Amino acid sequence: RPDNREDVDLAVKTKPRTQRPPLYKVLLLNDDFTPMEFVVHVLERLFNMTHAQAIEIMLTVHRKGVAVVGVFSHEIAETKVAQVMELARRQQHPLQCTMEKE
Ligand code: TYC
Repeated sequence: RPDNREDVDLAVKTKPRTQRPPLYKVLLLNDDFTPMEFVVHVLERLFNMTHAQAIEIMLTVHRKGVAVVGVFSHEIAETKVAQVMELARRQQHPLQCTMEKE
């Protein structure tokens, strides 16, 4: 258009959006063999939960099969998953931990 109305429309309607980094849920999976106390220990140690919170989340995983244990940036989530898997491996427990984009 001769008066550049389209540019005006765009300038008015385009609101600046804040860039937020994508977040990742860290998931703990149930299995039949990992001792409950070990899972509670992992949750206290790596996810800064109180003993009561750790028991609650462990029981949720035990009953429902899976639970979110934290939400982090990609790098922190990867580190948490690796730390859980390493603790489990060292004790020869089959505990599984994964991450997924929120
Ligand atoms: N199901 C396990 C048991 O009965 C306990 C358990 C809880 C294992 C949570 C893994 O992520 C888990 N000993």
